[in-house]
Amino acid sequence: MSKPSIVILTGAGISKESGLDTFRCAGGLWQQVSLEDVATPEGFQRNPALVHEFYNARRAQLRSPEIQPNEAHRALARLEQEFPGTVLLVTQNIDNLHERAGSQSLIHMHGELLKAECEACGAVLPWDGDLSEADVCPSCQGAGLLRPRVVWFGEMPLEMPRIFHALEQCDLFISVGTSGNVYPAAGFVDHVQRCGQGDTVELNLEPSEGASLFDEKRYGPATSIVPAFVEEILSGSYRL
Ligand code: BJW
Repeated sequence: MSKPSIVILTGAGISKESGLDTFRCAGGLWQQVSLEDVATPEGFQRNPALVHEFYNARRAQLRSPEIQPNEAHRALARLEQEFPGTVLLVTQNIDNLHERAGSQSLIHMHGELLKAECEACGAVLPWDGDLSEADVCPSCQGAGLLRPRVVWFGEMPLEMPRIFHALEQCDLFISVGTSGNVYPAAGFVDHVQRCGQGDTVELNLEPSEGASLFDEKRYGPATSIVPAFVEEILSGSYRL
């Protein structure tokens, strides 16, 4: 018999208790700035300085010592280490809190805040300081062509074939801290139901857009419900 496999999707809600804003909650990022201005390729073309300012501020916040992984990030890292099968963590988040908590089997489907990408040569570069139109690509020496390595509306999220394959093979799909507003991630639960055989579980503060599609749901703050559910899996009280 093959080893059981788990795919976990995370969204902004898992990092909320670490001090990072979500997008669509009251006071969230999309109430502070217009998503058309800062999260579309057209917005970047219109006003690159504004987009750099938005991501520079988030990069500076992520570097600050107050922002640390929380119990939910740590519980998912523990699951990867102790589960006697495979665990793939797919995050929509561009922060680095999962890797800082110890997760290794990780896909950042919407990119990474601490990376830049050159629009001329395609190089992907570690970048933990500010980014501006004056920066020169260290790979091709092109100027003014570096952008944050993030996936904006209308762009293709990263590693989709690998993610869909894992969803089709998995025995359990867990969705954590995401509102289910943004596709293709919002469609993963439906994909598992139609093309896979896994059970589906939603862990969130409140029911998401797609809540009715999940086999099982637990609601509460991620730092409580994620460690509790991981404990259920590892102790065998949640049967896979
Ligand atoms: C807690 C909590 C606590 C709070 N504990 N929980 C019409 C129909 C269908 C699709 C489309 C359509 N028109 C356009 C599209 C496609 C479009 C799309 O989905 N648009 C919708 C708005 C309709 N999608 C795209 O363009 C994507 N690309 C694409 O589709 O390519 C084609 C394709 C086709 C087929 C297969 C594959 C590809 C690209 C989407 C890029 C999204 N980019 C952003 C910005 C990234 C960079 C950045 O961070 O700045 O990604 S937008 C933003 O939303 C960010 C997030 O990753 C993403 C999802 O947000 P998330 O994580 O769900 O956050 P929130 O705030 O929405 O929810 C937080 C949740 O946490 C809430 O539920 C809270 O309750 C909960 N919570 N505190 C637990 N303590």
